[in-house]
Amino acid sequence: MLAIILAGGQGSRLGKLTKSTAKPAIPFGGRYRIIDFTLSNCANSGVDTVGVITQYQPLELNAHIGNGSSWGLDDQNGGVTVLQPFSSTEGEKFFEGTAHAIYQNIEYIDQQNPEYLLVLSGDHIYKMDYSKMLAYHKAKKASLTVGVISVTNEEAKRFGIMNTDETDRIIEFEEKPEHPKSTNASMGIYIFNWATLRNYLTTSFSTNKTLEDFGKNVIPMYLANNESAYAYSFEGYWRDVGTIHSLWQANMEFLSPHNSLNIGDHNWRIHSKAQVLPPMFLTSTSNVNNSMIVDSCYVSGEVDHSILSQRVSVGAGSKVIDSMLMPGATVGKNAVVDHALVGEEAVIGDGAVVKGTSEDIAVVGYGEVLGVKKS
Ligand code: ADQ
Ligand code: ADP
Repeated sequence: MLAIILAGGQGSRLGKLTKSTAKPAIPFGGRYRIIDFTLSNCANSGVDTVGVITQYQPLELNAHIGNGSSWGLDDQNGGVTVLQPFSSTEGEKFFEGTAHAIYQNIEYIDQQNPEYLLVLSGDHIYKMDYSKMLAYHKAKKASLTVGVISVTNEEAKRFGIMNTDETDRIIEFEEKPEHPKSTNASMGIYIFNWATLRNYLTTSFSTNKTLEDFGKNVIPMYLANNESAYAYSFEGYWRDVGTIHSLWQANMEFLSPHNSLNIGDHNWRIHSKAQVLPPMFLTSTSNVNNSMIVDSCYVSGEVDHSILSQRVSVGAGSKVIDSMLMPGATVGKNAVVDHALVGEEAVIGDGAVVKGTSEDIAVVGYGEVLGVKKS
């Protein structure tokens, strides 16, 4: 089974945070980037050949993934391949949709000659054993298996929603329906029999190009053609962090000692790019509670229920509450950062106030400078 991670989305709903970074490369949980969870899942599931399809702002993602050695995916016979964006003769035209992106990389996939293609998304926080899903796919003699999870009523609108029969066969699928009929959500995780999918894609793209997206087009077409499509229920922690609020919330959940993600599990390690940085330093005026502070941070102020990523500093008299600060962010003196996501290398000047609420999270963009007087 070959895994393809779709890591090209713009993540437009993350606004200022994805201006110069693809969503999968966004820092998460102090020490990680979002894609680390999916890459680690591949390595831990024994899926040792992984293609990462990039598109929007691929540089940071490229630098982060490197040769895949941080995840133990740098084997001679497998490993991670970062697939670069294509541009067509019509100019700088990117992949149009997720299925189109797979189609454009058919040559790479054929080289690997997989029987099964595991299609993953680079913007989910979860731990999942894909080998169990493959065993299910084989047992069902399925043509397609979709990972599903139960979500709340309000969330259902932003997912693909499906109905199944008593054997878990998918009988109905609607992509992001306005009025969801169930709360059975697609996780955007698919196992396809490659020969079958390949056939559909090549036929579509050589004729009427009807298969742009998996959710919008491919799954509905599989159902229309009576392909055996099954739902594989996943029970465990899984979050789509595609919105500001869900990204903030997942970071806050990450702080909880009761988080079912269980990051300390030695049997399912989450790896990230290895980097040795100096230790953090907490001064005598610092006051840190319920927080994660990682390498190379400097804290002189107060930090409560927050995550400080590498190289973050918080000056004396400042308060950081219910927030996530990404690598290299600087908070000056006597500033307030409350219910906020602060982008990499952002600068929050002395006395500045960044204050959101639990409904409306404040965002400081990558490299944004707030409240610093020009001299
Ligand atoms: P979305 O995540 O909204 O819904 P989409 O925008 O197609 O679907 O993105 C899927 C993944 O592919 C994302 O990781 C995105 O970054 C990436 N991506 C998008 N376009 C790409 C391209 N051209 N090249 C490379 N990567 C690309 C999907 C399903 C829903 C399901 C949710 C679960 O369509 O049915 O419920 O995922 O999160
Ligand atoms: P959101 O989560 O905000 O919906 P996604 O990451 O899912 O954002 O991407 C939204 C859409 O934008 C996807 O359909 C993706 O294909 C498209 N897209 C992303 N980057 C580009 C790009 N550079 N050029 C054209 N379309 C893009």
